[in-house]
Amino acid sequence: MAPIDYNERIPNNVSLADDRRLLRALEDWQPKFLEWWHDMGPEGFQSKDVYLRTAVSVDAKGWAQFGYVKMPEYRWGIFLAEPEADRRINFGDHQGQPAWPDVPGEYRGTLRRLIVTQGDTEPASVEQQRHLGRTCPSLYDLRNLFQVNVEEGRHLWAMVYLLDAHFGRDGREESEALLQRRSGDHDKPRILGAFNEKTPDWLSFFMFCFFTDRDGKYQLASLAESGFDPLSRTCRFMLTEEAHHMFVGESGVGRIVQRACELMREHKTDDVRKHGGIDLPTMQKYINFHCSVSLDLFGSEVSTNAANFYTAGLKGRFEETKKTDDHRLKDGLYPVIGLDGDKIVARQEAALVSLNERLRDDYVADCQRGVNRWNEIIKNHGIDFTLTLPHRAFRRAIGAFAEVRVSPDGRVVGQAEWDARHRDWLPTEEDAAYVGSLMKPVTERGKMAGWIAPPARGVNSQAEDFEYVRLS
Ligand code: BYC
Repeated sequence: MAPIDYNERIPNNVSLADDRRLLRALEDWQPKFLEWWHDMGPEGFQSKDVYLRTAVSVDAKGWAQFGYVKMPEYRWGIFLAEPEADRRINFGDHQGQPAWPDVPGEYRGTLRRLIVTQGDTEPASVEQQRHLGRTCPSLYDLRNLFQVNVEEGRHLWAMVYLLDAHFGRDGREESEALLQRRSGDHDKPRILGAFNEKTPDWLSFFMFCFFTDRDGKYQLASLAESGFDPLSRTCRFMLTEEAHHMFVGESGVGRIVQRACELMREHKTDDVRKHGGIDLPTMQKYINFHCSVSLDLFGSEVSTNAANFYTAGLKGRFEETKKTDDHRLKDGLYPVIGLDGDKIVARQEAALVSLNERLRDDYVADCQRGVNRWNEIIKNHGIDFTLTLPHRAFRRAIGAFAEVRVSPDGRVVGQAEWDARHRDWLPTEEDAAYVGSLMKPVTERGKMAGWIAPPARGVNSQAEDFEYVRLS
């Protein structure tokens, strides 16, 4: 078990004190991070006490410590999972060689790019969510939002550590740039599409945590397989934090579904808007939007980038070591969907260039399991409605379907049908305005907004009326 040293100015389990150059670089970055947090972090709550968890060690039981913290005083730091003795590179051209403790010169540019892309998403999501505190449905949810936010901040620290420790001056410049880009900014946007979208309301937040954080799970799991050992170790610890974010998303959407069903039964109507709920067809539209945006995050179906990352041993597949093939994929094939005239067909492509699609397959299957659990809630209320994932070609901006109009059920449609139907498929301005109209803060202990059901249990088994955030 690796203890985390909280006596240091930058808590860490990487013996930072022994590396003066790195320590200086990170101590130089720390006030810039805090300035960014102050300007772009949760608006209006910086001086409040929030009931947050802090990691005390990096093993699975390391999340034992809960207590009140003001967010700017959260102990952001550098936590890597324990090293594995004699760890080997498990795939690609370097298969069987010892994992690299340092960056191999030939892969320096590629690795830096991967780490920067990962790192960029973390502050982006904090920026996207910074206004949500003002409209929280409960203190429980407010606290969960802030927990997610501080952990995304820590994920940024994780990537900055790698950049500063392993990429010299270039790395330090990238660390600065991570604090300078802004989500949605016209001139200096965040790198990936989904991280420039708005998260204007809590339904969008929960959807984001379900769909977009889940991309984080699959990308981090692939990077955790990396032959570059420090990246692997840091991603392994980040995955323990990511799990909570997906829980917030799945349970948040599930509670909204639950409330919609309760209102439908109580008032014997499908029109729960009249009663202050969010109706299931609107939920479906939000699923369509957030799922399609997140599917883009896997990149093109056929990608030489992905093939190169793999062959070089930098980014593996999800659960690489559990797979029983040759882990080189030079000869294999993999089914990938593409367009044939106006039909969507599966083709066999070389396995190596199909890795993005393969990861997307793992992701879609995982999303479907979550949607099934939401459908269970609906079924348990005896209601005949099924939420579905949109077809993966629907509303894509990246890859083979970027220029193609496809319906959520997977038909290639003409512009006329798209124009006539897209309001049935995606949230309209009216839908957004309705959801926005529900976003009134509820901050009394134990109280919950009318459009969402209470959680099944409190954080760290706290009572229903626990004061998760001290507002006075
Ligand atoms: N938006 O061969 P292609 C998370 C670019 S989320 C904009 O199609 P590739 C989190 C691509 O960069 C996880 N650009 O794809 C969640 C490339 O540009 P260049 C984030 C895009 O390279 C919630 C070009 O298109 N982590 O942690 O195989 C809250 C052609 O690339 C997009 C990672 O993504 C897009 N959606 O794969 C907080 C892991 N998609 O090089 C946090 C690191 C592609 O031609 N990143 N492009 O200029 C990667 O592994 C890869 O960069 C990608 C793309 C999977 C994103």
